[in-house]
Order: sequence, then structure tokens, then C-alpha cells
Amino acid sequence: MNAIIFDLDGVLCHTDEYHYMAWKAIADELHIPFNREVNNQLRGVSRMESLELILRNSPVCYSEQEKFLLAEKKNNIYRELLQNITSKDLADGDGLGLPICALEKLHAVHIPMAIGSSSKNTPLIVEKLGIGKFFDAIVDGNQISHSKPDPEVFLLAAEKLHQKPSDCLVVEDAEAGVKAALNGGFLVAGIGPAKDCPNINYPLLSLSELLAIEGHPA
Ligand code: B16
Ligand code: MG
Repeated sequence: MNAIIFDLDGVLCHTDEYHYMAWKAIADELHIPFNREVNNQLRGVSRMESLELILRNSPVCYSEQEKFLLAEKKNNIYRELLQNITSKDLADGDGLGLPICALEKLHAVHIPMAIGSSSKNTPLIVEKLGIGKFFDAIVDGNQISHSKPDPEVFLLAAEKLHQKPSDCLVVEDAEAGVKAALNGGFLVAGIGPAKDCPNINYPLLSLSELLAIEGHPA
């Protein structure tokens, strides 16, 4: 592998927890059952598609205008939570700071790296965490027409890195993201809930394990 494409929410940072909290607030208000199992189905899925999945558990039929307002309300709650994020929200099972350490080591050996996220809030999150300097390309929900499991976000990231998909490793926490990467012909490492997804190339307990992947120049 020549390059790495990282998912953002749930891989580089713990903002997946804030997505959960914001959707939970909306679901509770609408008296729709919502738990972590339902939330796991929303990982990597766009905001509007996430709302549709939640509303499947409601007997009420919402108009397009009502759905738009609900999605906007969720995003406002989410962005409010994002105001407080710091480097403590960088994700790693092994403890605070390790992702920065792993990113620094990968950056030091000049491995091209990109972010491939469905989130339209990517620019705010990257700025708050101060991790933009590690990446040669950032592709997010603002730049794509088709959300994961469509491979568009990763294909665009590979193009920006001037790499073939088969030479890039995608790191994902979501089933939808793993499917997107496999659909695009990428190598895939699964972390968190995606660790046990079928057909992944590498199950990861922490991002620091990327440094030990066979074939890596480090
Ligand atoms: P936003 P990722 C995804 O980010 C999240 O996993 C998913 O829960 C969210 O619905 C989606 O971004 C859209 O996010 O509402 O901020 O545009 O995992 O692809 O980095
Ligand atoms: Mg994710």
C-alpha cells in the first residue's frame, strides 16, 4: 500500500458519540425508539439518510419540509457539541494522544494521507482538532453526491493523492464505509464496530497498529 485514507467520525475522533447524542435528542423528542444498535447503522451514512433510517421506526409520516427542519435541528445540536471538542476527542483505544503520535510517525515517513468523510462538518472538526497539517487531501460530504456505501468519497480522495484505489488503505469504523471501500477496490482496515466486518484486510484495535502493517515503509 502506498497511501492511507482515514474516515473521520469514529476513526480519527470520537465525534461519533456526539452524533449519537444529537440523534438521541431528536428521537426522544419524537418518541421514536433509538439506541446504540440503531445508531451503529447510521455510521458513515449521510445526515438525511440517517434521519430516514430513524424515522422508519415511527408510525408518523413526515413531510419533506418537516424532515429538513429535523435534520437542521439535529445538526444544530451536533455543532453545539462540537464547540467543545479538543484533542481529547482524538480516537484511540490505547489512550489519549496516540492518534497524533501515529499520524506524526506516518507523516514523518511521507506516506500520503487523506481524510474521506461523509460529514459536511469535516472542516470545523479538522480545524478544532488541529490535524489538517497531516493530510495531503481532505474529501468530505460537501464534495460528493453519493454517500457511503457508494465509493465516491474514497475514489475522489485517491485521485487527489494521485494513487490507484488498490494501492490505498481505507480505515473505517462503519459497515457502510467498509462497503464503500470494498466497492471502490481499496484495501480496508476496520476499527471499532467495523473490526468484525466481513472481507476487511486488517482488523485494528487501535490506529497505532497501522504502523505495524506488513508492507508499510515504516
Ligand atoms: P454530518 P464519517 C459520517 O462521518 C458519520 O459517521 C455519520 O454518522 C454522519 O451522519 C455523516 O458523517 C454526516 O455527517 O451531519 O456532519 O454532515 O464517519 O464518514 O466521517
Ligand atoms: Mg465513521
